[in-house]
Amino acid sequence: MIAPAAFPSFQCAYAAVLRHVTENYTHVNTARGNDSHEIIGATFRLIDPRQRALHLTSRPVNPVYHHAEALWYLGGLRNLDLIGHYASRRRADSRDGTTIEGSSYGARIFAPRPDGAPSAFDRALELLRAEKDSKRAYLPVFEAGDLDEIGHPDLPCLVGLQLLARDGYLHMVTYMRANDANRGLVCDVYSFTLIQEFAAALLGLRLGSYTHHVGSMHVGIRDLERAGRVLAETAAGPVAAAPLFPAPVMPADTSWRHIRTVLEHEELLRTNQVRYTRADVAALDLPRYWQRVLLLFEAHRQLVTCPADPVDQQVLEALEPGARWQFERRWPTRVATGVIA
Ligand code: 5HM
Repeated sequence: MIAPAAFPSFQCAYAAVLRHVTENYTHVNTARGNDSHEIIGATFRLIDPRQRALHLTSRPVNPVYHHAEALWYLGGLRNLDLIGHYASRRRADSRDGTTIEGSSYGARIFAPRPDGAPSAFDRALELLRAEKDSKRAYLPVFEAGDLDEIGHPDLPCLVGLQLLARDGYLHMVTYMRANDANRGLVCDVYSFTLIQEFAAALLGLRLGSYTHHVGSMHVGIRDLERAGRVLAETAAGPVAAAPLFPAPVMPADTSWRHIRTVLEHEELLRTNQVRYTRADVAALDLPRYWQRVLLLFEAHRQLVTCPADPVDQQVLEALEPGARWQFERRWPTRVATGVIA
């Protein structure tokens, strides 16, 4: 029995997974036309799951989408309105153009069950409050019925999440049937560790480790060149080891009220019913951490509604510094000239 490789940040784990799969793949997989290099069975551990963000010039990520996806899950949502707005590619996962059936993990974890019983998440937290050492706080996602239709356009890749409270810390273990190391993995780890941090806040526990187990870990052949650029950047120096920015800490008193408030304002911004300045957001009854998340949605609103203009510099300056770095690299042409540090 070997303990999983542990990493100080997701950036380090990501580079190690990409290197492992691209150098040591054992299969060339062609399922559903997605040709990939594949490893069967992959596991890693993050010692500090708050270090969830990538800051790589070779792999610009979308910090707005990261938060949109996590909030879409927390909202227990199945419909495309929110998630499809921030990533139109998600519309391809939908059969009816309105809902996402399989990868709407939040609907399976956070929404009340069809018979009106509390959500799996609420039940798991109840269990951990009653018996903190429990090994039963498992949040199932993949169901037997998911296999009923061969060729289903969207089966969950997430099998389930497990919460383990030990010695005052909340640990999480993720089980996935499949993970695209250069695509899905980046968003999945971001969302799942954010959910872990939220669960720790609700339980009054400190944030423990995050362990990620995957059945099929693969890199698409079309992505090998991009993966190579990431490997070149992370091999070059301390960028893979030392985070460029301190990870923001979710306030320990974060509650469902905060999540609901953020979701309400996100919808107002997404539907362009409001336009927020930095001062407007500062006046909202939300901790700074969540105000900064809302400012990302305001910045995105400006991207969509004023496509010819740079995003308001005051809004950019008020973003969480790591998210600002990502935003400016993702949309360099929408930042006032010469501003990118
Ligand atoms: O044919 P299959 O359903 O396995 O294809 C789904 C692809 O999306 C796989 O490459 C899987 O690894 C990736 N994926 C991911 O990495 C998909 C989802 C959505 O469920 C995800 N992570 N969260």
